[in-house]
Amino acid sequence: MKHILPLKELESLTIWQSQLGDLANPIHYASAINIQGCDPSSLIKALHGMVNIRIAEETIADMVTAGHVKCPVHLAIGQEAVSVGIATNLRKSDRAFGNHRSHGHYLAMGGDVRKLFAEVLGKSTGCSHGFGGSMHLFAQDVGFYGSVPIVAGTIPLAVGAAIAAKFDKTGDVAVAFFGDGACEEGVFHECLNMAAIMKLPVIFVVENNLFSSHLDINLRQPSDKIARFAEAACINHKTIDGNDVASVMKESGELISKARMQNSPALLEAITYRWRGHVGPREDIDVGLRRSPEDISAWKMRDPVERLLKSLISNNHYTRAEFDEFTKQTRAEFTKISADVHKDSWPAENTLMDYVYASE
Ligand SMILES: Cc1ncc(C[n+]2csc(CCOP(=O)(O)OP(=O)(O)O)c2C)c(N)n1
Ligand SMILES: [Mg+2]
Repeated sequence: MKHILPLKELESLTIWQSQLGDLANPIHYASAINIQGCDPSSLIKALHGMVNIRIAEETIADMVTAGHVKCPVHLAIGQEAVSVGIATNLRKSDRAFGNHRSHGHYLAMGGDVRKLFAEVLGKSTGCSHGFGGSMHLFAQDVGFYGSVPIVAGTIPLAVGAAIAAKFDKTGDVAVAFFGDGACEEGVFHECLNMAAIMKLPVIFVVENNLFSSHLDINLRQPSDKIARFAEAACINHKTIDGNDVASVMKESGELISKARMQNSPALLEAITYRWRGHVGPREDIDVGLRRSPEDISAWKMRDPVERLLKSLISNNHYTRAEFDEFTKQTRAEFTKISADVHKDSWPAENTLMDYVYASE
């Protein structure tokens, strides 16, 4: 059995009956994105947001390679447009939830990068006091109510937060970020049903990167399109190019404002791809097998950062030199923070039980 579909099979989609079609095929959607009608300053902010996430994750990857990190690390390099695009439409009183691959969600919402690095290293200054590691991030002050590695584990938490927002009549929304693999858990379907029947202000954001660890979606499901489950639950849904940040901003903006005004749940399926293996910093390996270099190179042509940058440059909103300068400064800043955070203390032994139970 083949675990990774080579490009030539991707080109003849009829072999595995892709419902996503071109969206799942990296030879398409590789050019500059359409930014007509978009506010240039919001787009530049989104570009910077994506670069921040990418460089933060590259810095974390270097920490792992250097042997400083003791927890598993799942990188979302290549998927930055989803978290950044959604976060532009959220406010601090909204409640967002992540999964095992949530550095990008946390940072896009406004989570502190130093606290992220400290958490990944297990330091007491981390966003979860060093008790959580890469997969348990938390930043309540910016509306990020936590990431959890139990696949699909946070989807019902988002539904609960949506019930609270509806009862409190705040106009806030809840957002659950999760992957295509999470849709294979029963609780996902229960949550869609409950959100529909109770009319809850919750947005289910599926980052469909076509893989659950090493397994291609076509070896796991009869269709590669996750939005079919929303159809079955009578929930409003959209399937979009998740590497086009302008599209994520626009489409999620419509769904989120409808959720705020009408308590209407929605599912946004964003098609994307991770550039690194399922866990760890390497590109060339996944869980127990080699990744196809051709697929990775092809998907890099659909780079969300480069595609937005090209559009901004061709519309005279930004220059390559400005981009290079921003990138250089961010890299220098994050390198300094990552060196500095090593000096922080480990959690004290007598604090071990401090965060197990909620206190008054
Ligand atoms: C309930 C549960 N089952 C299995 C796992 C092991 N596991 C961790 S991540 C993962 C893959 C999840 O794939 P997906 O939801 O598509 O997210 P992605 O890794 O692609 O971002 C699996 C199976 C787990 N953490 N929790
Ligand atoms: Mg996946």
